[in-house]
Amino acid sequence: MKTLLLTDPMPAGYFTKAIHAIAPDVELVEYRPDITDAELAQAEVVLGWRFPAGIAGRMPKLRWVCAVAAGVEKLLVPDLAAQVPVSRIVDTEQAEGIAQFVVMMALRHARGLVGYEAQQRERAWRRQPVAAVRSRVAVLGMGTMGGAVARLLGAVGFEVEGWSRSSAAPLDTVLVRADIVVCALPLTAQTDSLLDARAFACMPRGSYLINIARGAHVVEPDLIDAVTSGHLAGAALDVQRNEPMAEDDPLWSVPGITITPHIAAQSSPQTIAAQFVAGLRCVQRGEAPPQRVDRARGY
Ligand code: OXD
Repeated sequence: MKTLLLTDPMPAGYFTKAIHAIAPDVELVEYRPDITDAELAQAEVVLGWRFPAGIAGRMPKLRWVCAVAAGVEKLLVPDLAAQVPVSRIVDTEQAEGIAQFVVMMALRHARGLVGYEAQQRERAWRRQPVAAVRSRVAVLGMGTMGGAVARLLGAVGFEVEGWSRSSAAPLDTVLVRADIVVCALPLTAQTDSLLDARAFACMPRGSYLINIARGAHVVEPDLIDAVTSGHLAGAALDVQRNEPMAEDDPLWSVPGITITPHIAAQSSPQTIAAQFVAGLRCVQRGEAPPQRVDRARGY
């Protein structure tokens, strides 16, 4: 059973090495832009991050797609046959890494570090009133990532309210009482562009956004307006709509917006290889693969 590796922008070689270290019999084909129809026709499994345009429709024998990530939206392309199951990685260590990143950014904002960094640039030794953190944080999305984020924020003193699309409370009622909003939602047709001018207007003046989910949750021009007008204090964006960001992307230069290049946390090739090989063995035995996403819901 041949597996096509579509891991770009991560070089496929990392995955080949990690998979062959534990399962040397697994047949792997690394994607190249000039891959032939014959090679695609033989592949029954995909391990990947995204489908290059037109590839899924050229794989008539495809039986399983396994994402190298928790988010699978780049694999749910229209030309992927409806019966093909899609699985994702479930990695508690990655969730912990994400939670640590969120707590770091939430504390940086709530403890006023941004202001002290600015003071240092001016060589100004000035003290401001300080208090232990009690800010209210709304965590949007309470899956593996959001749950870990909420627990760690609570452990350092934040008052946390979780929200997901199935919550009884409408989003606006959660946003209006949040000093900090953390986006940990899956990206679906319903959550695409959820954080727009309306949502930012609901958030209190001086509040802060942290996005560790997907760039497309945020309408970036609306966020830039909300921050430059002073309504929001700022944002920490580990993910952006266009990754990698172009040099002339306007987000780079907005005071108050901190950009990191999708590094909040990543599953290691070894973790991915272990989960992939376990799933592949199920598929080879004719069983349903584990950790499947609901393709209709998108997560
Ligand atoms: C993921 C990610 O979805 O790395 O796992 O963003």
